[in-house]
Amino acid sequence: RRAPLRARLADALAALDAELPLTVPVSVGGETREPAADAFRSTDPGTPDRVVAVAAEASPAEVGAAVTHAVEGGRAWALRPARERAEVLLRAAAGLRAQRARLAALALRECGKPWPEADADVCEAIDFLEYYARGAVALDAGAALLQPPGERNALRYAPRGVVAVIAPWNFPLAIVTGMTAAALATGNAAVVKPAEQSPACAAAVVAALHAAGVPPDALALLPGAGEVGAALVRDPRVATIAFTGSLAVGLEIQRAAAEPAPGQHALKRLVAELGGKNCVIVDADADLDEAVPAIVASAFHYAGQKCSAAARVLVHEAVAETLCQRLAGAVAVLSVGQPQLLETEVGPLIERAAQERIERASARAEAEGRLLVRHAGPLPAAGWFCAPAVATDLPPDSPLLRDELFGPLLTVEAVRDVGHACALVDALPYALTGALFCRDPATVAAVAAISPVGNLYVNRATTGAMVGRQPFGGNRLSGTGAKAGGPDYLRHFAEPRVVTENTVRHGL
Ligand code: TXE
Repeated sequence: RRAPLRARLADALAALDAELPLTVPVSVGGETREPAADAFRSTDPGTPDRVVAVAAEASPAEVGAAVTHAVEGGRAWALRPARERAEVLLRAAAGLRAQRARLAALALRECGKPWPEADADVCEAIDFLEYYARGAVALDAGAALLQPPGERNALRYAPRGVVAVIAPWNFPLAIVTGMTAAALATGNAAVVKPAEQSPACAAAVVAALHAAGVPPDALALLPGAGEVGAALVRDPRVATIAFTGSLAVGLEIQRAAAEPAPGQHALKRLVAELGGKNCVIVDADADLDEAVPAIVASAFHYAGQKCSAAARVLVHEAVAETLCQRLAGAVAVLSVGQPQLLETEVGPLIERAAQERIERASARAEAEGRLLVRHAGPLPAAGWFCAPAVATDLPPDSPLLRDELFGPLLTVEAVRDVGHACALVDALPYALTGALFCRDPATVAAVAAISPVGNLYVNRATTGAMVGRQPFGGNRLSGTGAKAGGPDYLRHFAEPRVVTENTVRHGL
């Protein structure tokens, strides 16, 4: 019998710790360059003295070389039948599954993800590989078109070429895997630029894909800072940019991608998943036993560092007082601590700058309004921990009610009714996730009909998108509307081509 998952995770963590620091090379065309003097480091957010990985930083020449390999060598990958490419990706999924505990330990150490969340990150990565592998085979079959006599029409989806995959740190396995798997499944070559905070997680994914049979030319790893991503975006031979990250960087990429470089002969396509300001509407008839734990989990687990995390509660004034009291009670007893402890619900923030940003936001909330509750601690002495807090009585024009904070700080406002709440949601430039707690089916239907968000959850937390069940992605300034883990996602990575044949005169 296999040991329970928890025990395997603990063993994997001990084994990983004995190996640290890992090294992450630049990997281009099957050649690797190990980190040297130019190396940068990822560290454990819970114990910042612990170096998790030492990574080589890709040079501009390596960025160019990676794209050259992708253009030239990637053609062979593009010509492989979709079914064969799918088999490779399914093998990679099996490879990740075989390392499930080790990868969860790595995400925990490199990003401070508490155990259950780190494990879910691995599982989501596996799900993406399997879902896109199967989806690409279905896409390859093309679509049904009308076939009048004398004419044969065929629609197929060809690869677009080189995909730049630029990933964030907060789902250090799932997101980089998802974008890369979509690119590869549809026959493109992928050049991966992981977040500087999580190079080792991305390197593990790339290694699993290479081991499963993705040709080295079709998949490169370019660790480094934002400039590496920017150089990749500027390369005229990059056809598609798959980016998940902040709005500010997404806009910068969109600007750069719009400017054609010498030698460019296709419009660059941007598939972007950006930030959010996710609102939870609580109506007067809501079941607060359901709403309170859902809001607290959504806003504070993983220290609020999910793009889908609840950020702003809009509660009907009739139940505002009660909800506030209950939220305060639930936040006060959250378990804040090191991510490897089984009881931990709120781990550290990713880095010092994030901790300082949230502390500044909390101070501003206190100055502009008041803190309904701040967790009394104690917080671990080392690490980028921040006390979870709920702010209220903020002025309507406060940036705290508009900007993404990406940390354990939730705001609450009383509203006159659900219509008032919807107007506030509609005034936001972001439209990623949202939730509605309400028992009246007519209200649910009315809100669902006008809600601009990409993912609306009814009587559920704003977080938790399962591949194939909740296609995920935002609208407005939250993204270009591609739905990761959904049936249409792969089309964004493919080029539709139609061939029409005259079958009369040629007797075809
Ligand atoms: O983003 P950053 P982070 C969002 C989340 C939050 C952000 C957190 O809401 O806003 O991601 O991730 C590289 N040209 N989502 O802090 O700073 C950078 O090196 C090219 C949304 O990592 O934007 C890193 O690899 N690249 C979501 C990547 O961009 C550049 C799910 C992201 O960095 C660059 C998860 C440049 N000029 C997180 N500058 C969703 N909607 O699904 C930096 N980079």
